[in-house]
Amino acid sequence: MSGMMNNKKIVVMGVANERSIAWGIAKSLHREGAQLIFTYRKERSFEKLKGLLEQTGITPLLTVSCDVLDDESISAAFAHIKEQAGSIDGIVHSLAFSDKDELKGEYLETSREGYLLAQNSSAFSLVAIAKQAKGVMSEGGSIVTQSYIGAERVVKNYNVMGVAKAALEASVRYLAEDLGKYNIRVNAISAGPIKTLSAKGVSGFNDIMQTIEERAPLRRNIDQEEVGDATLFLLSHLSRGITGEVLHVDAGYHILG
Ligand code: NDP
Ligand code: KAL
Repeated sequence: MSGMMNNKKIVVMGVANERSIAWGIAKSLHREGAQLIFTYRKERSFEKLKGLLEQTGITPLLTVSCDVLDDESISAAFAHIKEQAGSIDGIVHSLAFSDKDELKGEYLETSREGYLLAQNSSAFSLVAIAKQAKGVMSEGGSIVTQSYIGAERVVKNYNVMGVAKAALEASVRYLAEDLGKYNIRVNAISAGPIKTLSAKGVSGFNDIMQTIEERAPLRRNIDQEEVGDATLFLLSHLSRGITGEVLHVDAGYHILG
């Protein structure tokens, strides 16, 4: 099979189930011939991932556990990847976490603990992963993370996660500068709302989806496949001149005043 990702090894972090953005990305990458390495945190995610791989007939190069809150877990995961796969060409960082209680009411009420957990899981994790990338992307590569417009504007209930995404997007720029000399690119996708496990149960999600459908230039929401294909682009040779960028895959919503 010929594809634009032939002979490329990509690490995909953040598949929790079939709705995960990371799974949409994995499908796009597989279609183009990439060899995939998956990381997961919870055993439940691992079980879901194994089921999805079986269903779709995708044979991963490797599956490895990695909790991004734990430095030892990160270094062990990447040591294992290096040992088993040799050098890799890309990393998909598609994970975030905040305590649910922080995702409602006023941002003013954010606790120190809640702030640190959101930043640690959702923003510092990219820095820690990028540091590992340097050692395992010997021929250059591409790192892509997932953000949301709540990084740029106040979105009701997004609160502490919006501030974490602002730090994530700023980190994309600083990391792009540091890693550029090794021919490693760092970019983000800013996706429109998609019904995933993370989005489940957080208040206001359905209203936001409805607003996008009514107001976005394309008058519709976007899906995992669209984010998958845009992420594929940022991982591929086609985007070789692009780094430090935040690409909106949001049916054009971000251009509105
Ligand atoms: P999912 O719930 O499918 O994925 C979230 C993932 O984060 C899970 O796989 C979870 O793994 C992982 N995760 C959380 N904490 C950790 C940790 N400490 N270590 C390792 N993995 C961790 O949701 P999405 O696909 O929606 O989210 C993916 C990314 O997309 C996130 O960055 C999110 O902010 C972003 N995004 C989502 C949008 C949406 O509308 N859904 C819109 C814009 C951006 P586990 O369960 O195993 O801990
Ligand atoms: C304005 C929007 C509405 C929702 C508000 C906040 C959403 C925050 C996202 C954040 C990642 C959600 C969580 O951390 C959920 C967590 O507390 C509970 N869920 C879990 O533990 C599940 C089982 C696991 C798999 O989830 C994680 N994350 O590990 C934002 C909407 C419109 C867009 C979204 C959902 C953006 C985004 O960043 O995800």
